Order: sequence, then C-alpha cells, then structure tokens
Amino acid sequence: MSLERTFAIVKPDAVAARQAGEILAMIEKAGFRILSLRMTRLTEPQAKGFYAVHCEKPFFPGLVKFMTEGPIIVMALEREDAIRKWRETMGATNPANAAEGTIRKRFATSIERNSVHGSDAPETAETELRFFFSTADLLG
Ligand code: IDP
Ligand code: MG
Repeated sequence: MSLERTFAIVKPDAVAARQAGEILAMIEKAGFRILSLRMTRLTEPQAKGFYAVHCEKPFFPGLVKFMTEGPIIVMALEREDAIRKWRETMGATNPANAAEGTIRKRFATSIERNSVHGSDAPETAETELRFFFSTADLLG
C-alpha cells in the first residue's frame, strides 16, 4: 500500500495535562511521520464547523465547549494505511472500550475528554487537513 495522510488533534484535555510530548512519542513509535504540526485554539464557529457532522447529537454542545476550552495541537500524519493505523493507535472513542496500549486507554478520562482526534475516511482526512493546513504546510 502507498503512503497515505491523515489528520490528528491532541485535544485540550491532553495539552492541559502536559501529555502532548508522550502522545507525540507514541505517534512516532507507531511509524508515523509528522508532516505538519501547529498549536492553535479553536473558536466556537471553528469547532462547530469542524464537528458539523455531529450537530444534531445530544453531546454536540458539550463537545464544542470542550474543544474550545484551551489550546490544541493539530497535525498531518503520514505512513502506509495512515487513516486506519491512526485510529488503531488512538483506540476506541470511549476509553472504557479502548484496547491496551492505545492513547485513549492510557490518557482519556471519558468518552468526551478522550485526548485525541483522528479522521475516519479518505474524504474526511482531506477535508480536515484542508481545514487547518495549506498546500505548502503539507509538503513535509
Ligand atoms: P471519534 O473521535 O472516535 O471519531 P466520534 O463519534 O466522531 O468519535 O465523536 C467525536 C467526538 O465527540 C469524540 O471523540 C468525543 O470527544 C465526543 N463524543 C462522541 N460520543 C460522545 C458521547 O456519547 N458523549 C460525549 N461526547 C461524545
Ligand atoms: Mg469521528
């Protein structure tokens, strides 16, 4: 399989808990190349836009509040089968269901405050990368 890109976030809970360094180390040990990386902070309109697919869900207002509460680290990651592998490295959405050795198993404190984000398909990966990065940013 050829190289693929995916989009990742270290969420506000993990940045605040100073777990970003360990999470970046786990990402590199899992074989990803960090193509681009930036610390930023989401505005409410940005968070609502980024998670628009979930706008009808009961957890949407809480999710927007959480994602805007502090700085995040946004990343473009590259490796073979990156989208699937990054989701595997993150672990299940609910840390109670996350496998041993995954980031969410290790750091997440609830189904909402679950440390990291990852794209779920090639189309969402490209849309999410474009939400934060320019073509020049993604040259690696
Ligand atoms: P994912 O991040 O594993 O792809 P999604 O279902 O896309 O999970 O949900 C997006 C984010 O919304 C989750 O990572 C989590 O922060 C939050 N979330 C998902 N389900 C719930 C829930 O049932 N209660 C509270 N927050 C949730
Ligand atoms: Mg998702």
